[in-house]
Parts: sequence; structure tokens; C-alpha cells
Amino acid sequence: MADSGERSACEATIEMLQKACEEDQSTAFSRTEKMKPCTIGASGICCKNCAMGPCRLTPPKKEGDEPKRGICGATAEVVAARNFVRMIAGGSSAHSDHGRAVAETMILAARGEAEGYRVKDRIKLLEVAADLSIEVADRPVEEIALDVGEKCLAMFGQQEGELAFGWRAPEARKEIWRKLGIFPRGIDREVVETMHRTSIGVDQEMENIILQGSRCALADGWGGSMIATELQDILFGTPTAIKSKINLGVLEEDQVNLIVHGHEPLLSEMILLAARSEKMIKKAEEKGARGINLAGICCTANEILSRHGIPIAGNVLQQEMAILTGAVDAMVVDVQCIYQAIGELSQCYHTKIITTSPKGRMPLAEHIEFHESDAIAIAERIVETAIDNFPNRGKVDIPDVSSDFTGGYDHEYINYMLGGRFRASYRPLNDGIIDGRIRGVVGVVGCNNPRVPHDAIHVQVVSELVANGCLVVMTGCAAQAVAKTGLMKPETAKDVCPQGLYEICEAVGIPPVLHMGSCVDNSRILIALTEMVKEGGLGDDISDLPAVGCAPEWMSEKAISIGHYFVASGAAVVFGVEWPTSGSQECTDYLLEGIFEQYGNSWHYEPDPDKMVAKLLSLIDSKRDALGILGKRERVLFDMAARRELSID
Ligand code: NFS
Repeated sequence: MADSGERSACEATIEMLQKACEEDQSTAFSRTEKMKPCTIGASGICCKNCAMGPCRLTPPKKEGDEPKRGICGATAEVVAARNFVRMIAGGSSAHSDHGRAVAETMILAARGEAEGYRVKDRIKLLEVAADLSIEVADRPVEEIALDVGEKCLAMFGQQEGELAFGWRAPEARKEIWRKLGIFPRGIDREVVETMHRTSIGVDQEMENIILQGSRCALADGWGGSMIATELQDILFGTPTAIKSKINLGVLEEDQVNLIVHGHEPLLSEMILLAARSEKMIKKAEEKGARGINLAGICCTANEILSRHGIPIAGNVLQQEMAILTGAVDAMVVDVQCIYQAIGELSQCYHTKIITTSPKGRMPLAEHIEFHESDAIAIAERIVETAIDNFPNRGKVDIPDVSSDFTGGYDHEYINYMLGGRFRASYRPLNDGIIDGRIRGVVGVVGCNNPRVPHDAIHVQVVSELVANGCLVVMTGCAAQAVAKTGLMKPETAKDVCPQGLYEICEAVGIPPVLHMGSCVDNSRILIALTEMVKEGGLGDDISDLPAVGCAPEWMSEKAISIGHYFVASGAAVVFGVEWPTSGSQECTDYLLEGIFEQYGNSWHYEPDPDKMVAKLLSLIDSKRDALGILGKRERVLFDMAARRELSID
């Protein structure tokens, strides 16, 4: 296997990869080296939507050769577009099913049928109710919550009209959606129609297929994901800045280590309650442990970090690393981004894997099914299973690596931080951009992918963006990568920011890189961009803002859905790793250039981190130029020594 240091920028991961190597354990990293990707599939031109194929529409070998067609006659650009929008449908389904579960729980909670769940943020409830035209005057909170829950749940099956949260977008954007006929109707409807249109013999026109992809992606960003974020805030509290720690060093040698991994906070919030109960702590002590240590992996981690400051054990590529420490007594999983491989790995390191969702079971795991109606009792059973497993530990190797950081920056909190309690507004942010102290805003989001060095591209790109005066907002596993570097500590601003950005960070008390939560919380970035437009001075639409999105290490279909809803909402988006339609020049040109005309921005692909930074800055500067606020600046380049200085503390 390649040198572990080349596989990851994260010291704890490198240490565990060495252990895996010594103990002959397979990990996603080692399997990546053995599994070469199918180049035809990776480039989006393998059609396997019917049994006449699969048809591999490789480009012509030499000039003059006829382009290959599928058995039905499908052309490469149509196949690439179909595969692309099917990725959107997959990603949109995942985020949206998450949102649906939260809406269902809110209804149960409002009816008093889900012990442990209640409305925690009343103000947010009233704001959301107002946006949904729900009467609030003199009504009890439970009644309003029931209406909000039911109205949100109805958005999934809505057949006609416009998705209500879409009305929050800037006026100019809504007009574009209406003109293109892509204002999403119901969330499920857009996913179903995308699957229908891309099945054999339906939509045969690339542009029309991509249009439906846009409608499906918008149903995610302004629908399913936004429902998840908003209703979670109502039920569990809207995040505010909170300190925490990240990396495998947060595991405790003398405590029961329970990891929550997956996506939905419905379960992890209850596990947190159970793990903190005296009854459970006493049980843990009876087994010889000093207490119960709860930590998270993936987006579940981001959810409970943002609301409770619970430490993060690692991002998606660290799920196997956590088990390799030998210190994880139970890893509780629900849905999404859970590697089947952890089942087998757990057999060698005492860890109990506990599946909890009827949607996601796996061999070699114990299944304790979670139901919101009996949440506390089930959460206690899960915590007890971890406690009972504590005495079964063998050798423990916890890397002594962890970093402090601050998370919990939702768009409401940014608004408040910028303007203060009595004049909360985005004015200082817009002014900072207009006067050039902030060059632009970049959302760096998405996954880790073992095809590229773990965390390394995130860290390089974000460090350089900050050094070049950009305010960076982050979610998902990308946020976790950068939380390890110290860039998310307010006190770091003076060392890493140019003067203008530093002055703003210092005045407001924020770091230059803001952790905004999980991947469904990308909907918070949509709202923040909309607020910037509404504040004025930076154009009339999201497409006018000096703001860009970026996913340097993406892997999931969810990332494609997120990227596409940002593009359809008017933001330029740069992806790294691999471009999923690269086998069709026509489809690629359309997504990277052609759609600019419709949306005012487009996709970009750049796997090289140096060039990615240059591209992000030039996209920002082109918007500054159009707004008449471009000041000439040199790009600050980072050499290896500068990057090392930033290394994990
Ligand atoms: Ni997002 Fe979160 Fe991570 Fe990627 Fe997976 S955990 S929902 S998909 S891998 S960022």
C-alpha cells in the first residue's frame, strides 16, 4: 500500500492506517488501491437502464468514426445526462427522506405521542409558520407545530403549484425558475418524474433531462433539506457558536465510548439524553468505566456538535479508523454514508455495530430498531449495549490527536453576530465585501473520497482562500477536515487572514472559516445568500454575488444534488475528483458552460487544488468586476512550509 502520509493529511488517520497495515486489515484506503474505477462508468456513458445493454458509449477512436449509440439509439450525451440526473434523484431522495422523518416526528411530538421530543425553539417555529402562511395568533405552540409538521409533510406529496420554501428565494431567481418551468412542485413528485424520464425510451433530449434534474435538485435544497434543517432547529434548538473538539483523540481510554454515525439527529438527540442520565452513568461505573463518552462521525456528528458541542471523532473516511482504535464500545448507525465494511472490521476489535433504521440493516450488526414513539427506552437499550461491551475491550490505541474548534454558525447566528442583538443584519458582511475587506464568500462542502488524499485538498483550498481574503462557510465532512487545522478558531484569524478580513473577524468575534453544520444544512447557505441579496448593494440575484460553492473531495450522489441546486439557484460551483459526465463532451460542455445562459452561472470542474483556488478566486473577481467593486490584488500562494505551519495543533 502507498505511504499512509500520501493517503491522508490527518495524523490520526495516518496512525490508524499504519495499524491497519500491521494487523492486515482492509480499509477503504487499501481497497481503493485494489479497485480501479471503471472508466466508462465513471465518465457517465454506461447505460444500464434496461436489459438490452449495458451499452458502453465510448467516444469514437479516431476522427471520422461514427459515434457509438445504445441499442435503443441513445446518444452519449443523453446517456450521460440521464446518469447525471439519476445521481441528483438519489441524492435528493436521501436528504428528503431525512426531512420527511423529521416532519413525521414533529407531528408525533405535537400530538404528545413522542416522549422526549418537544418544541425547543419557539421563535423559529413562529418564523417558519409565517413563511407557510399558518395562523399563529393566540394559538398554543403544539397546535402551530402540528400545522407546520403537517404542511411540511404534505410538501412531499404535493402534486401541483410551487414548493412553499422556494418562495424564500430572491424574486429574480423565482422568475428564472418559472420561466424555465423548474419551480419544484412536490418533493417526491420531482424524484419520481426524474426516474420516469430517465427510464428506457422516455426523455431523449439532453437539455430537457437536465431541466428536470434542476427541478429535482431544487426540491432537495429548497424542499427536503430545508425541511430537515428548519424542523430540526424547532425541535432541538437553533445552533449558536459552540466550542468542541475533533479527531480520534476525543475517544477516552477509561470511559465507555459510544459513537453515533449517520445522519438523522432524531436518534442521536435521544442517545445523548440517555448517555447523560444518572442511571446510565451509574451502570457504566459498575462496569469499571469512568463515565460515558459520546462522539460523532459524519453528519450526525455535525448535528449534535452544532446543538450540544458533542465532540467529533472524525469524518466519513475515519469510520473504520475509529474501530481500529479498539476503544469504540458501540457504533450506532442509522442511514447514509455507512460502510458495510465496518461490520466485518468490528468482528476483530470488539466494537458492536448497532443498526437502528428499518431502511438500513447490515450483516454482522445488532439491530435495535428505533421508533420515535418509544425513543427514550430504545436509546437507553442502545447505551446499555455499549456499556455491557466495555469489559470486552482488547488492546486500545487511541491516537493522541485532537483539535479545538468552534462550530454552530447557522445563518441566523451569523446575522446576529454581524449586526448585534438590536440591529441584526447582513449589512456589515455586504459592506465588507463592497469595500474589499472580504473578497468573497466561498462554501466549501461535501465528502472525503479515498481517490484523492484524505482532507488534504480541503485544507489546502480553504487555507488559500482565507489567505486571499475570502470568508469560507463549510458543512459536512469538508467542515470536519478543516476543523482539524485550527482555522475554525476565532483566535486564529490574526495569523491567517489578510488585514481586511482579520478586522472583520476580530470585530465580530468569528473565525474566517465557519462550520455551518451537516449536509442538509447547506440549505442554511441558500438562505444566507438570499439574505445577502435582500440586504442590497450586491446585485439582484444570487448569481450576482461574489459567492461560489465548491466540493473538492466529493463522492456521494448527495453532493451532486447539492451542487446542482446551488447552480440552479444561481451560484457557480466547482467540483474536484472526477467529472461524472466526462465521457460525453456535449453533456459536459452543456453543464460547464451552456447552462450559464439559463442560470447566470454554471458548474466547473477542476481536480488540481492549485488551479481550483485560482478558479474560485477568478469566479469571485468576475462577479466583483461586474458589480464595479473589483480592486486589483495578487493571489497569495501557499508553499509547503506555510501549509505545515497551519498543521493540526
Ligand atoms: Ni454529505 Fe453527510 Fe460526509 Fe459526504 Fe456523507 S456524511 S450528508 S454525503 S460523506 S459530506
